[in-house]
Amino acid sequence: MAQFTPSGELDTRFNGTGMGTLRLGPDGADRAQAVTFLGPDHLVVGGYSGVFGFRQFALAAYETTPEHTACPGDCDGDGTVRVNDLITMVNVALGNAAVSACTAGDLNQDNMIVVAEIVAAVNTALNGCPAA
Ligand SMILES: [Ca+2]
Ligand SMILES: [Ca+2]
Repeated sequence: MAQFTPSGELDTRFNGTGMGTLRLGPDGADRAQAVTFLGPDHLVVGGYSGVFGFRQFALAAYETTPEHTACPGDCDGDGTVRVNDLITMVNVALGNAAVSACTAGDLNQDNMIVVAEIVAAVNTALNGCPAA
């Protein structure tokens, strides 16, 4: 499994390297057949695992690093908060844009951006993104 950034690079917020390999059973015949998110931070993989020649149901879960903790207010994901990010957040707060335009600014993930979250983004703009 791998997670990529919007620009197509491996996203190291996922499993530290951007990639993860599962090996569940002793036969080395694991197969993932379904993947889904359970909320923004948890990825679940379902499939089967070979155990002494028999297929056994298998589930595995990954905890991912949520985007909003990487850089609060970095709407466009370029690693810094600039005026364009803040304008996007204001537009979301005013109802002129969907929150999907800036998931990194919705710190409490309630699908709204409020003044406190904009203030947090201004602080990120002034002080820089937290170290990964
Ligand atoms: Ca940005
Ligand atoms: Ca919010």
